[in-house]
Amino acid sequence: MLVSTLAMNHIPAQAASSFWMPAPNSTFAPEVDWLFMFIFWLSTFFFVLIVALGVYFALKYRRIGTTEVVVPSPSHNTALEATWSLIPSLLIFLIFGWGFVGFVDMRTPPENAYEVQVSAKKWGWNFTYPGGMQDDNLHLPVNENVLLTMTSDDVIHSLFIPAFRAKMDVVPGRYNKLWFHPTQVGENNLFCTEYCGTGHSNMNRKAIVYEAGGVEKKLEEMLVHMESMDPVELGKLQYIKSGCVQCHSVDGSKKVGPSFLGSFGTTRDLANGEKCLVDENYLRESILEPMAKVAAGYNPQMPSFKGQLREKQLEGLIAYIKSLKK
Ligand code: HEC
Ligand SMILES: [Cu+2]
Repeated sequence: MLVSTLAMNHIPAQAASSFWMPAPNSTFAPEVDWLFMFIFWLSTFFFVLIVALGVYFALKYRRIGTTEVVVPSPSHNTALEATWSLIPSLLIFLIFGWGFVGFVDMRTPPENAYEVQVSAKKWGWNFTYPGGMQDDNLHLPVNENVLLTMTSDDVIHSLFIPAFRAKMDVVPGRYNKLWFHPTQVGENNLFCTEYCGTGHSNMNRKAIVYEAGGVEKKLEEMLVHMESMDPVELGKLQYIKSGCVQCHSVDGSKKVGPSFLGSFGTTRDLANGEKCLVDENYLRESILEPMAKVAAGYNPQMPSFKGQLREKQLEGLIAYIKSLKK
């Protein structure tokens, strides 16, 4: 079980999702939903009106016999044409204005916000909180502005929290900002919504909103829990949370990278023709600087985990790999 899903059972129920929309759990939700519903019902109204008139006229003015004389119809009607041009134009300006106000609001982060650093990689999230604690789920305070500063280590990802109506690309080589204001305590789905490779669907996590002070308590709990864990257990957990599982098997099968099963203590052929003993030093270096020694027969695709793992987590991963004997 993941650390961050422990002790989450006492979270109160939140506003339900509707047939059309996920639960409205941020201040953006009412704005977005109103505009969506306005456009939806406006489109429905005109769809029904136009199709019904079309059918009605087709029946009413159909050719009944062969004796009818064709009368030329008027070539134009200024009042009618002005009406059908003006009303849609006004509606379009209304939709534009309404959408633009919302867009400017969403793209203008407020001054004082709870800031979380986001880094995405194939295939996982890493959220860094004030104070340095990190997790792969997003923990947030209720009724506060939240600002995410986001970047990617590899390809383009995109962070999407439907219940907040918040979505923004996460791009390598630049920082994108996304802000929102959660209004409900509870759990919300968080997705990567930019197809980023075979492990794309494994980037589903939770955005969990707490009462005031709850985030700090949760992060503290996670830290205490981590410190007290058996290194092998912690490593096993971290193997899943950090997404190593996407590229490394523990049953001997070859994935993107070599399997961890029985690798410790063996000799590894490197891409540069040298050989190297798989010991603690090699494991540590491989995790922090994957390019330093590349295993022969594999593409050097592994992202660096430098700065994203606590010493304790790194030791845990090494202990876990050591424990996987054939
Ligand atoms: C995107 C795929 C990918 C992810 C994610 C990934 N790795 Fe790797 N890893 C590789 C590849 C490919 C290699 C072999 C090439 C190289 O050495 O860089 C490798 C090599 C290694 C090696 C050297 C293994 C050996 O037997 O030579 C270790 C140790 C390692 N990875 C640990 C990890 C850990 C721990 C994680 C998670 C924190 C992780 N990797 C995440 C792709 C990945
Ligand atoms: Cu992604």
